[in-house]
Amino acid sequence: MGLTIAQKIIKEHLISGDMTVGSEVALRIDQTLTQDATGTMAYLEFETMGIPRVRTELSVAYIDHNTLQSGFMNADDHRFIQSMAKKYGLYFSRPGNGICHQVHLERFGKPGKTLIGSDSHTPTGGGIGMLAFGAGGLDVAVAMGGGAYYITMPKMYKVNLTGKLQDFVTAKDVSLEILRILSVKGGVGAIIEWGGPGVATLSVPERATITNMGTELGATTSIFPSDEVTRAFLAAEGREEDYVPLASDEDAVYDRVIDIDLSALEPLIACPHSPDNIVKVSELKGTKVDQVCIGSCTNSSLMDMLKVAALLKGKTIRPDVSLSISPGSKQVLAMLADCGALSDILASGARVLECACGPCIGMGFSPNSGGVSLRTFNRNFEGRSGTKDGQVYLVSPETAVAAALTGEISDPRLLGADGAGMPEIAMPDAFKIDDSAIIPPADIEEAKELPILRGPNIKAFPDSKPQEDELTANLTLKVGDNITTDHIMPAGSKILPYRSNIPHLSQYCFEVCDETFAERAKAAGESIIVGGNNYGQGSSREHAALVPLYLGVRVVIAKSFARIHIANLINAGIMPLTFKNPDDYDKLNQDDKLTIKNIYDGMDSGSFVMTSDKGAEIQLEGSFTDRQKDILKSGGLLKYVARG
Ligand code: MIC
Ligand code: SF4
Repeated sequence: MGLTIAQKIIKEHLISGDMTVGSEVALRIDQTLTQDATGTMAYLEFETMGIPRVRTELSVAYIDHNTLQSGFMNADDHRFIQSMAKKYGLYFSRPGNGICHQVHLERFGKPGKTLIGSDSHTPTGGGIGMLAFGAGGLDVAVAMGGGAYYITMPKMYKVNLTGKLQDFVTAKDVSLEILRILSVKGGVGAIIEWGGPGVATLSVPERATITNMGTELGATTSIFPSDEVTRAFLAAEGREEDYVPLASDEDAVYDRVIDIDLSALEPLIACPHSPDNIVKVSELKGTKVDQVCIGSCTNSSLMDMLKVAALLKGKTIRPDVSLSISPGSKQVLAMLADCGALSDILASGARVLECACGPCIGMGFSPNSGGVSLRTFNRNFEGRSGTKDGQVYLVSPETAVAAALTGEISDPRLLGADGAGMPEIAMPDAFKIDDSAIIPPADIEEAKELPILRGPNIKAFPDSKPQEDELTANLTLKVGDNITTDHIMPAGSKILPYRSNIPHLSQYCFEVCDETFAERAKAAGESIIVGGNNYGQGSSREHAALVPLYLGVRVVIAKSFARIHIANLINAGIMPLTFKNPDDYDKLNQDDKLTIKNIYDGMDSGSFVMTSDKGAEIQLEGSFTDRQKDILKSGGLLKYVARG
């Protein structure tokens, strides 16, 4: 039987396990990346492992999230990460050099290699044919130390692309179309492989827009073939030697095949507050827009920005609309400046922001009260923009420009109404290569003497407890379906600087759902959380597990979990269980006192019985590998690794 692209890469990197869907496989990891909001914790974890130098082919530490620096916290964390990188053998991408996924694609991504990153959008690398996964910081720390990365062997989905995108219809619309078809949980347990004749019509940055948003499907990852388009991109980045061709076998078997005819797509838009809340742009025509943001790891490539500049050229944005543009990298910004496109953007009235995540993670540029904000980003979860009642819509750069110029949601095809069509933008033969903001590590001898620079914002980890055979604890919070990590542990400019300070962060846990949760959980000592379907979707932030751990959460029971979050819970030593009968969710209420006995037997059989002080008896399930059982019984992955 033939293999898919992902299966081929998994086979080449398989350390243990068999490749049957649903069983655990351990993979050798070639490359790792971190960003600063998750990186400080990941490097603290790496440090406790006592390994003198990273053991990957390449590891890079990026600074791109926490670049606001209002106060000493971020600058302290940046210095810490920089000193760790220099000493332990990592490349360090300075603040201002760009968003991790964009820079990684430009300068480091290699087809056929495995990559894990402490950021859920690491699958962006699939645009260049990498098998790239988002992971918790602890999993990245282990991989940096040469350890395996464990995943559940996914199913294989294929999206078969035919045709060619029409003018003003973009790769972003392809991402939104697949979200419309599959929903935010439709990719759970699957790798999405993009194939078919339409693939050749898409550039690497367009492919990366699509694999980037595969994260919003809940997919394990997404990947494109590596072909002549990939070779041309690598050659333009001065890295043609990194090219290897990759294709699935003719007789590869997929669990599901979805057909998308690119020629038939129309501009789409995701409405508040979920990336799968999709309608056609034309259906919302006339809705007044207050703010437009162009950028993020989804849509900040040179090609995106050149198109935006060409559409803005000679025009002025509406006085009642505020437009921000954040180029994805220093390379993109420098090339925009060199060719004059930056002047066209500035002349239109746009505000040009730093090459960083910025508004995407609520780092400034929050919309006005109840304001409608059209963003080229990948997430529009409630409150994420920093304005609680902000109405965030996700769109392509073309649709974003149309809104900035008209002041309302408008079909971008009107921009070509004079018959001019979309300005022809060709991929450059050579990108401007300047790696001066990427600092290489010290050599091994010099590294030994180097200090690690630590600021007062860095606090100790929460202590975890081994899972015992019996637990009695209060249900301190019951939440519904699709709870995101932004609900569990919000980000934004006020909170994000404290990612290395769990005690401080803890006061904001679940703030969006229930402002009194943190206090209640602390008072309860040990507690249990109950959730609905797809609990923990979104970010890879392990803080969404470490903070509940700090607050005494021992078990989370949900109808189903998102992939990275369930791994983070186990790594933190919190036991994730699911309902055998999802209707039992209704039998539980906040403040119930719950007891689970014979937990060790349950771990072996996969079945648990929980009783409540109100008389309910509920069957629960949890299927754990021997490794996961040991992690839980040790009190989390760090303690498990330390035990050896
Ligand atoms: C996000 O887009 O939510 C983030 C911020 O990049 C996160 C990482 C984090 O929480 O630090 C992600 O996607 O993993
Ligand atoms: Fe940064 Fe936004 Fe991308 Fe997350 S989704 S890495 S915050 S740009």
